[in-house]
Amino acid sequence: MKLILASLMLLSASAFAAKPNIIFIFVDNFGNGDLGCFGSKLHRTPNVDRLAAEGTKFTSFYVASGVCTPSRAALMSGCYPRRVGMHVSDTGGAVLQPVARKGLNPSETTIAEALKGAGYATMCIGKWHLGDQPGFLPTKQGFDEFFGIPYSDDMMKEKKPEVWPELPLMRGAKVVEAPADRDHLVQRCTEEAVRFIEKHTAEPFFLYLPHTMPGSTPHPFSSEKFRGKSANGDYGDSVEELDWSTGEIMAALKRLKLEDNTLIVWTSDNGAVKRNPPQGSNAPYRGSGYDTSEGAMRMPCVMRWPGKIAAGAVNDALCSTMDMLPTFAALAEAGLPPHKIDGHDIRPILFDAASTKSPWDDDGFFFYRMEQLQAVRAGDWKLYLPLDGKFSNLQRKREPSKLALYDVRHDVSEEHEVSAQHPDIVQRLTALAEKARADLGDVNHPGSGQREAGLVEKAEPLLP
Ligand SMILES: [Ca+2]
Repeated sequence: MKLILASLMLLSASAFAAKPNIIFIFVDNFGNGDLGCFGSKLHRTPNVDRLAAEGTKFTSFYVASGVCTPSRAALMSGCYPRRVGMHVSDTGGAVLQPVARKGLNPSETTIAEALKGAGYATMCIGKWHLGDQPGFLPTKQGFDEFFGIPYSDDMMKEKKPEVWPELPLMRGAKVVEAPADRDHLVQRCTEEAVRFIEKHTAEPFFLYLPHTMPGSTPHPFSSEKFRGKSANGDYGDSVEELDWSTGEIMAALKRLKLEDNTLIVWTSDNGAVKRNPPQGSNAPYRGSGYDTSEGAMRMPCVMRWPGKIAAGAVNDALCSTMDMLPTFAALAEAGLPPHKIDGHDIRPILFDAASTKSPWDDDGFFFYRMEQLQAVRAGDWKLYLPLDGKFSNLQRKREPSKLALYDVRHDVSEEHEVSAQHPDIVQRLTALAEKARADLGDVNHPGSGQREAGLVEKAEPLLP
């Protein structure tokens, strides 16, 4: 009996050893062209550049929305924001504000819940932005621990003093500091991340590190060591501090001999936004954060897993943050959510640097801005749908736009509009868009596959 028990324990120990640690680093409002390894001549990012040299750069990697809350909802749930009701806020905005009645529905399965079920230790460090009510916090969505802020760091009391509290810094479900010291958020989140890694060397872990910077408006914050040191003002200072943070995590993995068994994914929640003066760069893509342009939704992405993911490679297969849940679940031998998800298990893409074939090529990848379907990509092609200017049913308006087709694989800056030359491709992508409208919906048109977000009767501010 003892022998059986001992061999069972050995078996489970070796099964654990086979499961990779997963670290997902998610920076905020950060442009494709802001990293040295993606072409920046302005920022010093030696650590992320080394991560890319030791791993693969993904150059057709998309978030599911050009703005924070829906982008994060899609990552966590593996679903389009519209499917899980997170495409608009409870007050009709693009993102959740403090004291929001809405949150990602606890009935959705998050990455953290999937991995926790497979024996992973889980922690969220940084900016959550999927609901600030007790039932919607990270610790109710599969994370053992949370350290950070519940929404954007620029949502401060002075903007709405009668409703919003001081910016809360939280540990678990408790506010431990208000207002949070924004200068040192990246530094403190990095220290927490290293501490978490050190604590879980003997079991598989999932570290979700959605950094608070450089998202902040009107300007990003950084600690003394980086302030005023870059060639690109406070934005560049923040980029360089985020690079330092990545280096600290890489050093901890090396020191603890966890490098070979850890998958690191490094990306952004949406492209750099317009600033005055301009600072972030989405080059070579057009457009900026918050809309459905390539600049807003096609992200710099680096993945490193020594011996598993090719070193120094570039992979242009179409993939998405929605793929993380099913892919991580497969790596962790975890079960999938019981309900429909949109992401795909992209292990074949991760493990084959030459692969440009993607499951999204057949299904289509859909670009929604709040309620509205605005574009679809499949394979090399992105079709911008003709829009009449009725942006949404929330009285928002935009300029009417015409149908346009680009080969976004070979013409990444979208210089050549080619719809007239390729009527067959326009027809195919239009048909995919119709399928999306039926399933996920469009302005004033619910989709048959949508689910409800979480909603509370009355929201309360988070106070110390
Ligand atoms: Ca963002």
